[in-house]
Amino acid sequence: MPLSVLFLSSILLSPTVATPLPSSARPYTGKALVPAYLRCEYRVDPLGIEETAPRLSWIVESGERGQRQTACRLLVATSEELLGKDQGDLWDTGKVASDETIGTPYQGQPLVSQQRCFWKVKVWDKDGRESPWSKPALWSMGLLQPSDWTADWIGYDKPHQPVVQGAPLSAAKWIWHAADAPGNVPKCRRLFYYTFNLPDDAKVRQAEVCASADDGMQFAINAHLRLTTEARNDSWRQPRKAQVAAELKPGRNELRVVVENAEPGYAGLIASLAITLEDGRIIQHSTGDSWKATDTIGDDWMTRRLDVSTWAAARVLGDYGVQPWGRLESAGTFLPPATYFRKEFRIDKP
Ligand SMILES: [Ca+2]
Repeated sequence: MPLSVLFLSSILLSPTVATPLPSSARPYTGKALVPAYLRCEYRVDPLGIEETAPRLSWIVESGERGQRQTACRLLVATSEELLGKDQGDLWDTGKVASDETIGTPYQGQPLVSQQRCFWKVKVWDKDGRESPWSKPALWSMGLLQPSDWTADWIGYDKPHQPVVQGAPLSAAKWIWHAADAPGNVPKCRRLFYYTFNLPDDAKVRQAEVCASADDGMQFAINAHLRLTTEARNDSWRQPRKAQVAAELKPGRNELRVVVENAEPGYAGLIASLAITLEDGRIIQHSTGDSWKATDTIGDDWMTRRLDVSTWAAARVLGDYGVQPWGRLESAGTFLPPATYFRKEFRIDKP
């Protein structure tokens, strides 16, 4: 009989063949019926099955016209060895009268996450002749419960909690434009000014500015805008910090800050600049009565030449910690350096 006819007869015996036969599946040329092409959830040897009653399928092959399966027996074992000894410690159906070859649901021992299941099947033909066992097949279970996922996200592994620390503002004072009534400041913008000298031989190793404003600010150092907060309620609760060593220079330096009060009520500015020189000297400048303020901001407030001789000194509203602002917490987002993801492992078996 030509091979093509044999092949057709085996197809007809299976109710559905949705998946094409693999090239290794050769039509059987003997007389009796034999099972082949074992599939779990319609795939060959699948891994990571999440269905707790996965469906098992096979085809039957025969060299005889009109052959059909009348019974079958499924074995499912936890190891290849047990399956080789015909011991289905997970499931042994025994001989079951059935012509079904597609989608028999697993009904053996409950399956657990990552379990490996080895299985095979034998069938009986229309004349009650028993086939040999099929070649063994396998499937593995996936992670069935959310709690089985024990991996942690990597790449942002420290710290899990945001770093919360007191803001370095203890030497600073809250200040505001002297002409405004404290606690009853209109919705407005004010410009603050401060100048200081660094030694001519100063080499700045590190400099950090920390500032907060009620309600929003634009903080410039030597005409470089280094801090910005939105003018909205409570934005002062979290002081902002910036590294500003590159903006400083020997000799005269200027700080200019525009603060916007978003609603009538309290308004204020508090800031501190800590400078560490290469020779170890530490220089600190903070908001206080040596700052000046104006209600006439004008154009180019960051860069234009200012004549501050007529400006009034800023009003000191209180030390850091005074109400209504109290103590502030600086919750910085710490981004560790980019990590090279790498993990070595050995595979002991092929
Ligand atoms: Ca305010």
